[in-house]
Amino acid sequence: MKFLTGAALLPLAFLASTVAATHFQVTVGKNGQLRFDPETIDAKKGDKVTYNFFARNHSVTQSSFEKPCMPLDNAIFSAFVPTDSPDVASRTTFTIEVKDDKPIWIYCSQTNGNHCQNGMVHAINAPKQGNTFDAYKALAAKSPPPSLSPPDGLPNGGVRRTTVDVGLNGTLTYSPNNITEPPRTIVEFRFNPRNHTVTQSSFDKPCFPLNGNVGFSSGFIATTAVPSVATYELIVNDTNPIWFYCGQVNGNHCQAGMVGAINAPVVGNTLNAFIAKAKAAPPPSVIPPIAPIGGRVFVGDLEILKFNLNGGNSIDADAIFGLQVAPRFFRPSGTKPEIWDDKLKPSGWTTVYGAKPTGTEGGSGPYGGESH
Ligand SMILES: [Cu+2]
Repeated sequence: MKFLTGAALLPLAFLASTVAATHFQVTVGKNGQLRFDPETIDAKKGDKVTYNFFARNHSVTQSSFEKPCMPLDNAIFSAFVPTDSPDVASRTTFTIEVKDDKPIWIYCSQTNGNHCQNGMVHAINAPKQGNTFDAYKALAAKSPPPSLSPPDGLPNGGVRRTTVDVGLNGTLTYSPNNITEPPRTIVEFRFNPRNHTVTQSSFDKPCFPLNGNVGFSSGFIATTAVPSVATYELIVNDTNPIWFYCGQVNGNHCQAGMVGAINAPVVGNTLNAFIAKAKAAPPPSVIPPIAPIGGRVFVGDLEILKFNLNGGNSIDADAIFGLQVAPRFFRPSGTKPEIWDDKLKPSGWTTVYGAKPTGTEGGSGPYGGESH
């Protein structure tokens, strides 16, 4: 039986606006070069540009044409992305959406090596005459160092995102398990086969949810698919350490070391100290009774708003019937899954009821061709 494709649930207007857009990919510092590639892009309103970072420690920072190595007020800024490999991109990316056809001038604000002055600049919709990209690059070369970054040092004007593999190749791991990211970064957990969770604990009590279930929890997300299209997204809100674990009791994943941290201290309450506490924690682990909380679960193009009509904390990501779903990116930002009810449903918000729909043949969505 063919599964209903995710795309079939999207309103037509939504489809039309996404089909027309182009998504550009730009490398930042690949192969050790102080260079954005491509250096220039001609983009339309609604197009997206994703920056992929390579070794050393680069940034995407917006300037004016006249002052190439200085940030605009409220500049687009990726924040710095430290990474080791010259040819394998960091898991952390930065994506901006082009709002109009005006030029966007970009530089790398790394002062160690004066990247901007050494030609690490980039432009979207640079004029072909007058204030050209070459003229911008020439101004950058003459700019007095040091370059500056936006004063708060936080990502702005785009989406900074990093990824974590959950249970990769059947292992009881989060990889990486030691994430360092600034506030506003989206951390995307990608679920692999078995039935794992990403649940927040305190440092002192791994394998148990924060008191009052006030932390985040993905819930149990079972899948057999590789690669899985099931993800859980969190936003880093501050610089405090964030501790998390897998609450699967079958095999005691937490006690087996399936734990991780965002912004763990390097001394004192370190990730290694947390792992040692997890290994000593008394089974069974517990997770909050409702999911998702504190973050967002997606299965392909659908956001899973509730795990079933009455709540609950586990889903089979391969067979999402009975769940309340909406097209990805549909929900107004800032709203939380637990406050959603039927009165708040925008059009296009759907419950996939128990009877399995007989989908059409083929389908290009993430479920296309998959049988259940
Ligand atoms: Cu697990």
